[in-house]
Amino acid sequence: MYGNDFAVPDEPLNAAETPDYEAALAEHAAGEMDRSAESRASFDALIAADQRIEPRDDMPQEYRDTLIRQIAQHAHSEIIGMQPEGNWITRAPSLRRKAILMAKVQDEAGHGLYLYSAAETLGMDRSEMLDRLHSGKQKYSSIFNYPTLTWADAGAIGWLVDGAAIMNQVPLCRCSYGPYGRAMIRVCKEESFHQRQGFEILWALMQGTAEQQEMAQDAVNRTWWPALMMFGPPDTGEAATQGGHTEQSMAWGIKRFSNDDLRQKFIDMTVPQAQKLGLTLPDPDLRWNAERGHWDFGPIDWDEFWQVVKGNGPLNAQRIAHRVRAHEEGAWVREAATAHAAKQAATQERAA
Ligand code: BYC
Repeated sequence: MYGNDFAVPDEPLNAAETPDYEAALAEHAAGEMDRSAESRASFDALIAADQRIEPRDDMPQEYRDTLIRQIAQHAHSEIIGMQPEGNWITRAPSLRRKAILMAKVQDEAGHGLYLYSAAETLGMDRSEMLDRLHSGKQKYSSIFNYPTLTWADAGAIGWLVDGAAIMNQVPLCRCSYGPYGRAMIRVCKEESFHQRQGFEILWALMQGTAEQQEMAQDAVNRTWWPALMMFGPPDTGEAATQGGHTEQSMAWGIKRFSNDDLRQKFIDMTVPQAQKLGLTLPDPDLRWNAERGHWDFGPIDWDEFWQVVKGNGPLNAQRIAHRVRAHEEGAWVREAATAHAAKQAATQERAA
């Protein structure tokens, strides 16, 4: 049983099934991301022509720094993001659910690894990025600082958190920095499956007992607003960030849409899905605005967002402590892998 069994099959369930993603795939297939561009022109000309910047191209330090900041933050989000759902692997309600959830969490680890590799092409070592995560100098997404209290949270994360993540990541497939854009193509394919599995968990609960339906509704009530915050601070108004990165990142072709535009697209796509599931989104101001052709929605609590970003969310301290402990406990694996690589290299040298 998959999402298609209860959603209209030719209607996109997520952004990876929309023409935007198809366009990014076509762009890659047409070879517009190949390295031949690098010798052709300067950075500005490449950006103006919407070509890709590759690791050996000259690039302004600010462009490099912005990408390291964003890609490292993205990689850290994937790695820390394993914790909330990992919490449910041992308690998933059936063997099938357990196998699916394990595969999903493992996918997130893979995403983190591609992204660390993409960031390393910009000149920062993975161990340094991890040190910066552990010491709070680099961030990860606010969403992963909330607890997963019931099994329904696994559904709400897949449906809403992975759903928001794909909405943000499909345009990143067209990011001006080649290694990041290429990593995103595969990540989006996997996230698309993740979103469907979350939808399906909630669907199953909504066909169940009144208690199961309440559990699904409660998880959605708790996840909805933090999922909207994932897109980052608003573009305008009092809560807009002074000196936010959007304008510059859009000029460089790193971001293709503003935070508010992506948030609106996500809401527009998600409301009809909630209706199909029979779930209520916890926003009394949510209503269709025919004039705008979009769903209007209520105010987001940006104070809560900044508290979480600054480290004061419900689980920030626990998430980092758990990550640091896992890193320390994994030291012997890194040492063994390094010793094995040195041995292999010595053998190859002798053979040569
Ligand atoms: N949380 O000018 P802005 C996943 C910060 S994981 C924390 O808009 P930018 C998954 C921002 O860093 C996928 N901080 O910034 C895994 C900046 O502060 P700094 C996660 C946030 O970079 C497991 C300040 O606010 N996705 O899918 O232009 C299980 C001003 O913001 C957040 C990504 O990482 C936030 N939510 O735009 C399930 C996507 N939002 O750095 C699922 C890649 C903003 O100046 N990242 N800030 O101190 C991006 O697309 C962009 O970085 C953002 C922010 C849209 C998030």
